[in-house]
Amino acid sequence: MQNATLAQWFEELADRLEIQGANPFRVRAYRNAARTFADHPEPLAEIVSAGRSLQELPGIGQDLADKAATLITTGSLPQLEELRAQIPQGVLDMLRIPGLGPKKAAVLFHELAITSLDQLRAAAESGAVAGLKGFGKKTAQAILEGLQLAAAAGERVYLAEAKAVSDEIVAGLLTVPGVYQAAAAGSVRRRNETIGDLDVLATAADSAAAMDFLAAHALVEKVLARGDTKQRVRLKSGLELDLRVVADASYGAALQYFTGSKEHNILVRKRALERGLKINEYGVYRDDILVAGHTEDDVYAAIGLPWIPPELREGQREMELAETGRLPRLIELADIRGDLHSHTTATDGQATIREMIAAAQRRGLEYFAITDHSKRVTMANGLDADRLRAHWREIEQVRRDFSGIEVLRGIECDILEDATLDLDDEVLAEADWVVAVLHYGLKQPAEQVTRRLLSAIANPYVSVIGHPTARIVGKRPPVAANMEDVLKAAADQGVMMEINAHPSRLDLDDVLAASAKTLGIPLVISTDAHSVNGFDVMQYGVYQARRAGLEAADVANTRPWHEFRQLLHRRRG
Ligand code: DGT
Ligand code: CA
Ligand code: CA
Repeated sequence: MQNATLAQWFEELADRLEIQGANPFRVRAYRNAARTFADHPEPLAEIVSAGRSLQELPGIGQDLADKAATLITTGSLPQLEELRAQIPQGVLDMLRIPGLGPKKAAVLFHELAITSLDQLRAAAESGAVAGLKGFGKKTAQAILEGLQLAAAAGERVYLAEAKAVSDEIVAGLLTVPGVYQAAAAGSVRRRNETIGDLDVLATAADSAAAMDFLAAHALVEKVLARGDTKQRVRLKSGLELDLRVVADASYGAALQYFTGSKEHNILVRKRALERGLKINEYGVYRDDILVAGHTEDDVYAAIGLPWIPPELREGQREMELAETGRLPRLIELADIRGDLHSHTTATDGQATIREMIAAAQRRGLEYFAITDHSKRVTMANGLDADRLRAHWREIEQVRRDFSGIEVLRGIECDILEDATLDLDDEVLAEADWVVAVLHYGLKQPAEQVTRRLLSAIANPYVSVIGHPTARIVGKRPPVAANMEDVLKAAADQGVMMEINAHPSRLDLDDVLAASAKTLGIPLVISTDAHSVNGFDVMQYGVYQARRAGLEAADVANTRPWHEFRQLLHRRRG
């Protein structure tokens, strides 16, 4: 079991306890534990199997340690099962509605007996929600809007969560005697932002062994269907998974077929037909004779194409690029040399300057920027000019203790509602790196929010626009700005654009990142790390960049430090 899975279960415990009205301190303890587990660098399952106690983790007492160990070893916990029986899943689903926390969900459940999102919509429309104490018309309206957003996102989960589970199951399958190959297919392999269900493919001497293994897996709640070659299961998280077990000779054809997308497969099939070939999940056939299927390379070669990276298989321009030999050499995680957005305990980060530098160095970064919040973000204890200068002095002190890594004194500076910046030019001029961002006034009309981005871009001290559209995947729409104008201005002024790698942001998205590339704007992929483990999300930014067709040369933080440093300050004249 991965640490992230255990952390999710503790979050679920906390959510359910909070809905139940448990003591807030107790709820807090579960949430803190979830964070501690998620951030712990060593696999917790190994600590437990080595006979060590989880009490060695900070803030984990005997009770939490015992519960975590039970979950790790058995995949379940009586307390969790009990809570699951008491609180219907539909009540927990309400927590996905923006603005609806456990307290409000509890009131809706207890006062109006609402146990599904459909019932919630009906109650919000009928005025029953507005009539509840502490709710009112405004809240009811916000709930209706939130329901709409959640419906658009469906039951989909973030790639990060889905991929962790998929990787764990694939790794498990590979240990089953008689299983030869196993891999993720579907939208996980294409690295989509959100995932509807998991698709896993295997080849095996004995398909029953693979299916039995899955049926008994700690993450699996229930087998929904089982045939000779296909099994569908529901995981305890609610996510569903399709396992297909095929013959070795069909592995490539099946991997190609089940990786999709549907749109890409339609183009593949059409191309096969044009060449007198038939293609399906078992192979490529000419006059019913198998001509390819063992590997994906063979399958694409049979239709006269080079292998196409899964991230590009969306039925957009990939066939044309493949046909003309112009497929990009997509950027890889290993190309990344720097990280240019991170936080420390000076604002809302969880690790000190020293801990963050050490962690960045352990990950082999050549350079990284500490960019704590500016004062407008009071909730995060944002920095005013005086505190920022003191913070930078501290960074200067601490960085002397490290060699082989460049530490930039940065700032994540808010672009205020009136289009001015949260800190004066005089202060920004002292920074090594300025990330300008929108955090407030995100619902402003297009004209104003565009004006804000343009004026930040015009400021000579701004290095990059961070999470430029401020969207939250599946939860908050992008700002209404005219991004075409914004990107053109950035290209003119030499301001970079961020691909924020956090799985809930991925902002710029693939389409806008591709536009930025076309305009020649250097992109930076940054983690926005708030803890030492926050650096782990870099991969999701790289996946998004790959979906945008970016090569290493399109991304500024693939450059070695001596090249990257030349990009700093060149706008200041
Ligand atoms: P998801 O699960 O909504 O995130 O997206 P996918 O792409 O994983 O979709 P899914 O799980 O329904 O199917 C996995 C792949 O299997 C899909 O990408 C292509 C292939 N596939 C499934 N059904 C069909 C179909 O009816 N026609 C074709 N051509 N391919 C299909
Ligand atoms: Ca799928
Ligand atoms: Ca599926």
